Amino acid sequence: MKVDYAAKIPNNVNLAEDRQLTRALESWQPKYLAWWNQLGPKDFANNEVFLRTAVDVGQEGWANFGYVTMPEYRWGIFLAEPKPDRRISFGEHIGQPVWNEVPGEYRFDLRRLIAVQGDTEPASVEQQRHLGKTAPSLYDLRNLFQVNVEEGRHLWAMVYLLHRYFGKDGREEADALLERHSGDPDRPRLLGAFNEPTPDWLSFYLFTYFTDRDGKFQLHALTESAFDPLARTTQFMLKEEAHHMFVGATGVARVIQRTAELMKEHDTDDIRQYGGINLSIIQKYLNFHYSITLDLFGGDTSSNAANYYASGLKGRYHESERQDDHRLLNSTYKAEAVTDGHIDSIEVPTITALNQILQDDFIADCQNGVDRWNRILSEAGITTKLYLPHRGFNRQVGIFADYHITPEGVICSDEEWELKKSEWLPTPDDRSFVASLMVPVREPGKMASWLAPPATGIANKPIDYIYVKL
Ligand code: BYC
Ligand code: FE
Ligand code: FE
Repeated sequence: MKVDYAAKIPNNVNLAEDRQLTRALESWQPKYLAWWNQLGPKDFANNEVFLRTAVDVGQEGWANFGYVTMPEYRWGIFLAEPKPDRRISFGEHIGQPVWNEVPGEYRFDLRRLIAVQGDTEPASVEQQRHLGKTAPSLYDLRNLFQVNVEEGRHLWAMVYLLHRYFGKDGREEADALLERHSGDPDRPRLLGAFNEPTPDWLSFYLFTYFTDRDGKFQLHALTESAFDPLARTTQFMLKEEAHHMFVGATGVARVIQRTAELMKEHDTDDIRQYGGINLSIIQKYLNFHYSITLDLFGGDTSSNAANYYASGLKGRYHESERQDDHRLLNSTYKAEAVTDGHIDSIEVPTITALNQILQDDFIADCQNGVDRWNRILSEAGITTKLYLPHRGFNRQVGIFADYHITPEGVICSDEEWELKKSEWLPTPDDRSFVASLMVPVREPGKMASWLAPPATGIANKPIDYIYVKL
């Protein structure tokens, strides 16, 4: 599993031994770079950024830090080490050896799962491409670019699987990943949340907190896959993913910290005139990003999800640690449902409720961060609390999509929704106020008015390190 770092495409999959695959990937590479130059981070192509680059897959020391311009980033193909004698841990093939090739009967479904995963990665880069212009500090500018290059690498991870295991179909699918674009009316990205703009940094932090966290849970479910190359590639992706969620969790925390300081200093909830973001606006942004991210889990009951599970393609979060039969043929689950105009629960076969079950795990994980944010508020003596709205709030996908549901979880009429939605979701005024705060700060160590500094710098560097050479 040694990493060939001298190759045109760094990799630990012995690419050099497969001439045909190498040629195919080397002919995709310029298309990727053209896409990056056209739809990746706007400007900054010639600036050196203090980035980490994956160079190994081991427990320790898998990344190097150093200055590099983004187009020169070494995007590579890295799979976690294979586990000797790994066995399928769920579904109808439980106990059998994992697959190193794609079984014919699962070719379509696997390609689809990989294409959906792959589609989100460049989508997020496209969504974030204008943020460099308004970065609130050099530290944040660097973190944005770190997230962007790693999402680019995640695209490479999926493209490798498509090229290596799916022949001509896979190569076409890989090309299509560069042809659909976020928000494109003709060829949009596959999933809803990836067609929404990420216009400002508050949105960026909430996106990386919530939407990258969907990535965490989906990737975890894929690390359980019987298709071992998918399991191994997603395992390695999760190492990078942790930083993206860190950027979100600490980014939101720093906004809240600054808001709390300004509220104290001026003894008011409305701190807009002092260059801060009101808690009520933060809550509305949170409601928006959380609800559109919940849509990414798909239908609450889904025969697709049941098939993926039965076939061994996609497991549950921490599948192997769960204490049950890992087949779920005789098990039921109390799923949320809407009956007679109110929210209730009904018993459904567990295997059909796997999207909702993954979502349950996601929600619990989200709550941890909200609790930490609330501690910042209570330590500052502020009694207002942030909260996750009800899972049915503002949904476009799943059982709640046909209803208007308040953040408290009450079904409401169209009239009430229209009347109240400006209290629950960002209004054009909220968005333009937040946009008005987005002035770039480029002096090392300095932060925008609405944001507290981070607790520490990156890779033991000070906060005022020159993270991007402008
Ligand atoms: N928007 O059976 P259903 C990340 C479609 S994020 C539009 O209910 P299923 C990242 C669905 O495709 C992680 N369409 O759902 C984060 C299906 O269409 P077909 C991304 C949607 O299939 C930040 C139909 O509705 N990875 O990595 O069980 C930055 C019925 O679907 C949506 C994955 O998602 C939607 N929201 O579940 C960068 C993992 N939802 O087939 C990166 C791979 C559903 O009837 N994907 N539809 O034409 C999957 O596991 C599944 O495809 C989904 C959907 C969980 C997304
Ligand atoms: Fe990713
Ligand atoms: Fe990510």
